[in-house]
Amino acid sequence: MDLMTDAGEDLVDAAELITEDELRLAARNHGMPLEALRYPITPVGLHYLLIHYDIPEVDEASFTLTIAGRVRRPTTLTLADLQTRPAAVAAVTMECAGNGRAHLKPRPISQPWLLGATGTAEWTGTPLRSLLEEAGLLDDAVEVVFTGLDHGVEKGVEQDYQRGLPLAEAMRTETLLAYAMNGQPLLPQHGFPLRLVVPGWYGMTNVKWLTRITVVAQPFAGYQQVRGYHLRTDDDDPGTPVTRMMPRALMVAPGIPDFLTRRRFVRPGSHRLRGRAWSGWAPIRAVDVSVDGGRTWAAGQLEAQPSGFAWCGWSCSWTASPGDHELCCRAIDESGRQQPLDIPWNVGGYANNAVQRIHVTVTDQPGDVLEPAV
Ligand SMILES: Nc1nc2c(c(=O)[nH]1)N[C@H]1C(S)=C(S)[C@@H](COP(=O)(O)O)O[C@H]1N2
Ligand SMILES: [Mo]
Repeated sequence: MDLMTDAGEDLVDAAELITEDELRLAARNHGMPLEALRYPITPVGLHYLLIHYDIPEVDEASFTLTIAGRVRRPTTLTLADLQTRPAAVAAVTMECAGNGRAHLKPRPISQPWLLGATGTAEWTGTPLRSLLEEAGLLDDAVEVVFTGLDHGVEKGVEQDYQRGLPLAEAMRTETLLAYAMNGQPLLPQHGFPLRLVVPGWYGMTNVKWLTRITVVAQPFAGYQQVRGYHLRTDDDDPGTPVTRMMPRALMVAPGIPDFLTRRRFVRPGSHRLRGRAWSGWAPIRAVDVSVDGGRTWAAGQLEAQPSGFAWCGWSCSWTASPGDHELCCRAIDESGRQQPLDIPWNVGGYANNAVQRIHVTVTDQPGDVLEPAV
């Protein structure tokens, strides 16, 4: 294939062009390369990353977490205080609510995720519940607001990164204040020294660089709560809040990629298609696989799900015949939620869990073979 022709063809449809703003965000916030779906626990450096503003400067020695608001005994804890409390370890799959955004047409301008905004880590931390119980919730408490040390401006609103969580979610036994990821202290980009982990919810809930927990008597009305993270049909639509992760199955693309286009070449014969699937609503019930662009489906084989909130491995055999094929996979969870082939567009480009489509060319001869000069 000819590079000039490719670039020229891309230029024809100007609506497809990525903007410099999007490129800047994409270069800061990387996705997980999908071949890393091979690991049940994503190596830290391959886990996706999403940082709204800058990674804040944190002084470990003077870092504190304050618990205040509608509690009887407001408290301030050091990292050592938190680390000497009972610890819990949990494998949790996380996904950015914007995963799949760049596949929407027209493309909402924001972090231009394809499908890599996901990863599974083994988080170590202390359960939030017992801290809130010790602080003593007052009767009028309805939500808990989590504040990070990072600060920036979004659509003209200067803010700390903050999210609220209904009290019942904050009190779930699985909700953790995590200080380690895959057994090592959090890296700066993943929220060092402390972050919230709320299994099942989309990424934005898991506040990094967590320094303040405020129990409130009114629903939180901060930017990330009421303006960001809503499914809206247009700018005037109040929309519905984005909460838990919708079901999604992803596949490791088989064969070998072309460098520039990443189109896949697969040798004819028997293959085992593999991937992982998750949902924030319920365990995965089934993963269906299609090798004809979604016209017909076969049931994939599920591996045991390692924990209630971590993705589940799946595989399916495929006898590849020469020619072009479109491979798809689709997850269904125990709540009956199933991935759609197409999804209604929304302004923010959130929760696009339409099925993944991988175009492959099955051939014995993906290209010319260059022999090294002797
Ligand atoms: N303080 C703070 N917390 C944050 C964010 C942020 O920008 N600041 N980004 C959120 C979003 S949108 C996502 S998807 C996850 C990403 O977590 P990761 O970078 O560790 O994968 O963190 C969330 N927590
Ligand atoms: Mo996100």
